[in-house]
Amino acid sequence: MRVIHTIGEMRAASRAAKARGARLGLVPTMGALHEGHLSLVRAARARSDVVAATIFVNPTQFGPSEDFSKYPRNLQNDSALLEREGVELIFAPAVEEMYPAGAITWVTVEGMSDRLCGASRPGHFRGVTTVVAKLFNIAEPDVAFFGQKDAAQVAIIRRMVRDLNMPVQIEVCPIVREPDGLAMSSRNSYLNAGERTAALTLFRSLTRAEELFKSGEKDSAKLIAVGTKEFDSEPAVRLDYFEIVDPDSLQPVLAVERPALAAVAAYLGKTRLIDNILLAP
Ligand code: PAJ
Repeated sequence: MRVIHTIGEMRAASRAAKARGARLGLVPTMGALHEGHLSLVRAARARSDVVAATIFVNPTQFGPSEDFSKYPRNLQNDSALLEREGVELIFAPAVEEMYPAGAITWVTVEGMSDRLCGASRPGHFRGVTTVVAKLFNIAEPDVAFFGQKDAAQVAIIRRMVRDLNMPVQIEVCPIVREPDGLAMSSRNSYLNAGERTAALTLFRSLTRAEELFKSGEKDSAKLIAVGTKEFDSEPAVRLDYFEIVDPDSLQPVLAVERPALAAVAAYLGKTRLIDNILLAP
């Protein structure tokens, strides 16, 4: 396994792999790896010949008062985990390598980047699409792996790839959860014991909406009401949004006649967590 810090070396390594006829799979991450990330690596391992993982805490997707500076960073531990999973290449550039002074070009998926998390995190998805486009240009993967945990991110990246004719296949892997249902996230490490217990409200709210949906209710307003109600009894959790949207366009749906995404975001203290579930008729 090689840990690479420069764009030139990363491009050379991935081109060398592809010149040997290997199918290159890319797993973009911000590090602080957990089983959710590793599930993407395993999928990549199964569906490509050479796996490259990127570890880059991308400053442009964090707002000015968000957790960029305190985001957990542990390259040594992450590298060990990735080596155990059979990853060949790790790309871990410095911020100055990815964003040389004077960079003024952005990739924005208009009309989607302000939906769901994009509404409360202005500029977030622009940062995500810009860095993912750069990673695709640098590594030139045949296939890239993303988690359903960030469902809006998946929809927006798919749309970017389609609209900009990027020659990469996007694969999406299911949400990996803790035994009690909490979606795994690098940000779960911020939670104290009380917040950790209260964090289950997100998954519980989705489960309640899903139960009502499975009992035959299709009206989004009623599904949202039952999901939102879970937060009333949890003063430690501040709901950001609970929405039911089309999984591709991220536009709200009035009734779940086709598969729809129930998506939730909430704050526990300063920690912002997200989760979602697919409601499929
Ligand atoms: P990060 O939060 O590190 O997540 C990297 C990838 O792991 C994403 O595709 C995310 O959806 C997936 N992932 C995280 N938790 C998961 C879980 N519990 N189950 C399944 N998959 C999970 O998402 C980002 O980084 C960044 O926005 C990035 C795409 C790297 C661009 O900077």
